[in-house]
Amino acid sequence: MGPCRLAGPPAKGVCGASHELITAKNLLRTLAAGAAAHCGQAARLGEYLGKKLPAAYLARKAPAYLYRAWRSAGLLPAPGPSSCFREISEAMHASAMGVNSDWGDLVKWCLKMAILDGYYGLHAATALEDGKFGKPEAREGALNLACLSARKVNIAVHGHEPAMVEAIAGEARRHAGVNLVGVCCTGATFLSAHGIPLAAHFTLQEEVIASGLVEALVVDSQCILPSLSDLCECYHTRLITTNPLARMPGAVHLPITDARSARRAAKRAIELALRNRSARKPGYEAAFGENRQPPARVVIGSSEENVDVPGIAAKLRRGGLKGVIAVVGCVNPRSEAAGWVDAFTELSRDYLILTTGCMAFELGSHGLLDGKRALHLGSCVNNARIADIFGRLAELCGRRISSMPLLVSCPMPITEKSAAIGFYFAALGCAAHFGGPFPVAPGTATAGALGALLKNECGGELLLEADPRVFREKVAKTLLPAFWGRERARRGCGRAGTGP
Ligand code: XCC
Repeated sequence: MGPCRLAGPPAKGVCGASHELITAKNLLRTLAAGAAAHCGQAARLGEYLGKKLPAAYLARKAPAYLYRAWRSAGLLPAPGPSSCFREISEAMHASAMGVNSDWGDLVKWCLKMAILDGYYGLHAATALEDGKFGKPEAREGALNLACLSARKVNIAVHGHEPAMVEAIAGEARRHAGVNLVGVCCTGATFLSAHGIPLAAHFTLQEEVIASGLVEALVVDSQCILPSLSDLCECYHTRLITTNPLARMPGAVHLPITDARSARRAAKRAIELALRNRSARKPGYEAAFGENRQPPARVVIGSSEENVDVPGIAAKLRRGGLKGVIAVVGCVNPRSEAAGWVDAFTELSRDYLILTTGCMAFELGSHGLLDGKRALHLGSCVNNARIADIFGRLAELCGRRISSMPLLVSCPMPITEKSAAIGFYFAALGCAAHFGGPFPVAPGTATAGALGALLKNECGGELLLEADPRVFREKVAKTLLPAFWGRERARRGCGRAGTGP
């Protein structure tokens, strides 16, 4: 028996599990993994800083009407950030073979994981990060592989954890010959906090090494391709791991657990890179010079504090802006990015775009991050900033989030984390879009039950659409105008505000 697969009829597996049960279990496991990554990131940062968030964190942070709606629908996780790991473990247990076979109940668990991800993952990590390192400031920056330097010692830092970012950014200032660049979400943090260029997103990470110019690649956790170990063998790049959970074959391991070990790791990484400069093979500098395109210039560092939220609310009310679209999550080599970039470029004429993660890089590479049409809000945990902006916009318009033209789009998801982010926004009452590969197949009973639960209890909506042109038309013609037109009063939802 097993593993559970959906291979058409018969409608049930030999154990008696229906298609609905298998899809609900798989989705729950996906969301639990996404929540574990974000909550783990927040918990590690909390340990690193010696800080704890209050037990009533979710209750204080969530809009009051939603908190009540989630509570009465049985979607609320147990209180207190430290309870999240118990909840994630329970979700894994419930979805293990032969435990919970009521797929309707498992669908509720899915939303519980998404809500938990939002508060004990995204918001918690962002609050801790801001508390220690401060809010980002809007500034100009550069991105793409052209940010590497043929003249200097290149160190690329890849992953998600701000501890390494801060330590190595501080240490690198003492070495004029070092060129520091970021990759993926670490790159987004580097860029918004320090103006350090962002060399690559997820699908370009191998090319950073294949440039032949990178003396050291320092990684922490999440979205780090296992192939980097092999690739570093083929080039002169020293691979350095820093998260005790995320070791890689052939890497120098410099675990970071506190500020002291972070400083030590940063110093050692720079030392290793400087020593490795002589191993750079001839020819790569010349090839780089010949093929180099100028870096894309971008505006980054937007936050819930420096974005003109009252101005956006006023434009929405007057009709000068048709809505706000958050473009989040991964870029997927199995999807064609150009169609999505075209769709968002087109939509940016009438809608403001807020963006994070690898999609922000993609939009920036195509000139959209000009500080007007699209605003860069940071890394994936910084989607909490977008959630705050959405909540504030709703308050200023005297509406619920579910009556606002607010959409979150994750057009090319790869990781479990992007699924958790999308469903968190759907639980807030937004329209949430996923492109392919979908976290749950459209047209299935499970997708229908999730959609109904979101609509009835949270006011949210799920849009599963892999074609960028169809997506653009649906959004512009029906989806967002319908949200704007919704009535204020809705079952389970009262007036906007914070606190239970
Ligand atoms: Fe990873 Fe955060 Fe996805 Fe990019 S967007 S592939 S999750 S780096 Ni976060």
